[in-house]
Amino acid sequence: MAIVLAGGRGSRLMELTDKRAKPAVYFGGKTRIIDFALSNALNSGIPRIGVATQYKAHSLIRHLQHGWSFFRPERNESFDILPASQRISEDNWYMGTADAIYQNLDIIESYAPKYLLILAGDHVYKQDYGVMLEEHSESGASVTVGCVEVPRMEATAFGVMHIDENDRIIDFLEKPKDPPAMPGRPDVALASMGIYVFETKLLTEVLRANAADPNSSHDFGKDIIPQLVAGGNARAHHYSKSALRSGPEAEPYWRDVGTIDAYFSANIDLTTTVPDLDLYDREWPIWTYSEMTAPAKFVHDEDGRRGEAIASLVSGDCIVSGAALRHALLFTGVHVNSFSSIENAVLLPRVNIGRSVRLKNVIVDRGIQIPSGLVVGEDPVEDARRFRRTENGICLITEEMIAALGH
Ligand code: ADQ
Ligand code: ADP
Repeated sequence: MAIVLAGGRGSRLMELTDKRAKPAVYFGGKTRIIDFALSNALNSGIPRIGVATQYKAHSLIRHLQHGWSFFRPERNESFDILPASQRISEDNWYMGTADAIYQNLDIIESYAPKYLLILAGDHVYKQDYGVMLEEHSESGASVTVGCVEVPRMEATAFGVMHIDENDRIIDFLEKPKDPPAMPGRPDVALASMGIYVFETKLLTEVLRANAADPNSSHDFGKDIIPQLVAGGNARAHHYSKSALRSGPEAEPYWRDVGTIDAYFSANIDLTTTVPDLDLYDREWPIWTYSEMTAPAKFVHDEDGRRGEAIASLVSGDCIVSGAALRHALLFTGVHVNSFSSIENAVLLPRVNIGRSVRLKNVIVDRGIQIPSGLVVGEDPVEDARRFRRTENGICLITEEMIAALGH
């Protein structure tokens, strides 16, 4: 059984997570971030999946109910949405990630799975969990932690580990200020992906003991994993062994799209000719809820100006009329009108762009009407005054910001 932890806010995504949890944030033209972990679990053949939700779960739960409802109890499959519902104590939401599992132990035990795979709902990657599960069952480790090599300076956001030559974890530091490097590789650190395999019986015992400890923060990264590492039998699984690559030469792809800049570039990367993340692989599809849509359409305007897109991803129900797109990623139902030019842009579902608009280096939130004549990406001071502009010059545009323009 796999449980996806999907309760986190993801506050570094700023206004993108004002209304929705990070796992519910749209990614890649048709999907939401959580679809990657769920699809990996489904494609890996894991029959039982649970999703623990907490922060702003409405749109996430709606997505899961619409899109992830094809599990069949008669085939021993199940899909459970597990909101923080104060099932154990009256006044507690999930305190930490370990508590989110603890509070659902009765549901988990009712299925009696031998192994439990704990997943984070907020990363973009393609992984065969079967390889990691097999390693775990063969090694007899107390826990197997998925790990990935990241630039050392980025590792401050992760759990960082030291391993021995047999992949035993000898040290684990949660979010270190000065992350230790891998031996002989000063610029690289070995980071926890926040995914874990346990034998259910052992995890149950550990979580029950942890729940009784008033000084614990009831978190996997802060409490449970360091405790098991101290016990001497925790192992690391290298993502490179189970990653699905876009080609024989390709790097394994894993992203924590936790900031506006990281989110923007991971989406825009998909507009390159051969991205490291392959969304077109029929052997490992990313499942999602998808609306019925008409085909995307490109038309001339009345003056014969072409509607065209190059190096762009365009979803169903989109209409591009007499406008030019370059390195743009259009989710379902985006309309772009005449005399507009769009470059390096992530346009979430149902965005409507008026006439003579110029947008560059932007993310536009769902359902927004961009008024005719708006120009973004040419005047940094103006942009920062009106929108959420990052240090790298990416602007996030939300409904409230457009309303404040007073059009
Ligand atoms: P973080 O990502 O900072 O570090 P956290 O904020 O706990 O850890 O989020 C982990 C996952 O759990 C996310 O998918 C989040 O949505 C979810 N979540 C958070 N709080 C929750 C709650 N109360 N109920 C349900 N779900 C919740 C962790 C590890 C690090 C590791 C990184 C990898 O602690 O060691 O390196 O993940 O990103
Ligand atoms: P997301 O963009 O993440 O799907 P939405 O824009 O759909 O989020 O929803 C934003 C807010 O609007 C949510 O809090 C949700 O409650 C509300 N909302 C949008 N569409 C619907 C709907 N069809 N039914 C109920 N509430 C909705």
